[in-house]
Amino acid sequence: RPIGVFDSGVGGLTVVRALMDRLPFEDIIYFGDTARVPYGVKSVATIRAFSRQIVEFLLQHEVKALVVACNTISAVALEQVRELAGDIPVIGVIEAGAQAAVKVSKNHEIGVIATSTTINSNAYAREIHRLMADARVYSQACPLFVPLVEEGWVDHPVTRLTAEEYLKTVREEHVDTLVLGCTHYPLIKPLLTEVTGGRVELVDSALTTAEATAEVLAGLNLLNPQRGAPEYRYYVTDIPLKFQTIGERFLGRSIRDLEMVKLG
Ligand code: DGN
Repeated sequence: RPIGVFDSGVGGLTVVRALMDRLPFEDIIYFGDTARVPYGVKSVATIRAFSRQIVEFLLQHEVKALVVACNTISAVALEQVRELAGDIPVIGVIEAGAQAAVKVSKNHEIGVIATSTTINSNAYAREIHRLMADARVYSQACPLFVPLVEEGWVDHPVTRLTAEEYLKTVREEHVDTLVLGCTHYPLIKPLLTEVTGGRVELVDSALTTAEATAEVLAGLNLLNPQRGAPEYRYYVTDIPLKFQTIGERFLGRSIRDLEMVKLG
């Protein structure tokens, strides 16, 4: 059975990429709600309603685990996803990212950057504090990064200036760990390292989620015993302009077996 991964749009393909590297023998079904992206600015009620439809779709495809690649969905709908999933394990990017951050941070000063909805939900700060009571968390919404990354401006003066502005506090405080709390941010890791002067450890939530998924599947004996070529399928609710280009940049390989579906 495949692993189901979902996101509000193309961004979750960074998580799929990390999963393909970490678990190269697993089949994966990806769902991206490209017709309704971005979720990062929508209300909690709307995000929950959309997430329910996606989860129901993936459950019909008999997935053995659900990976919530979207930070925004993880922030506001994770419990609901777990309820719908029943016995099927659910791995959320926020739990995985927070766990990695508390492991990495030495001085317990942790920065979190994400979309506005994720930051407003306080989900990262809550999870980090649950794991590390004395942590100081500096949260910063960086809504402009999503369109900049989708534009392909991953190494561009405008993105650098934007990052300098957003990361002012992170640079002024003694933050030693920065959580990239959005699917799009792994693509600007080199730029973020540069802007933070290389003094801050970046936690890539795509990588940490792939690691968490591997642990959960191994723990439940759900890893694919076969070592053949895996099957990858991609479902989206729209195929917008430049989807292929942007998607393949996120995924780091070509996208085949792409199908458009209507939800609801
Ligand atoms: N996938 C979203 C996230 O990780 O928060 C970013 C895209 C969006 O919905 N704005």
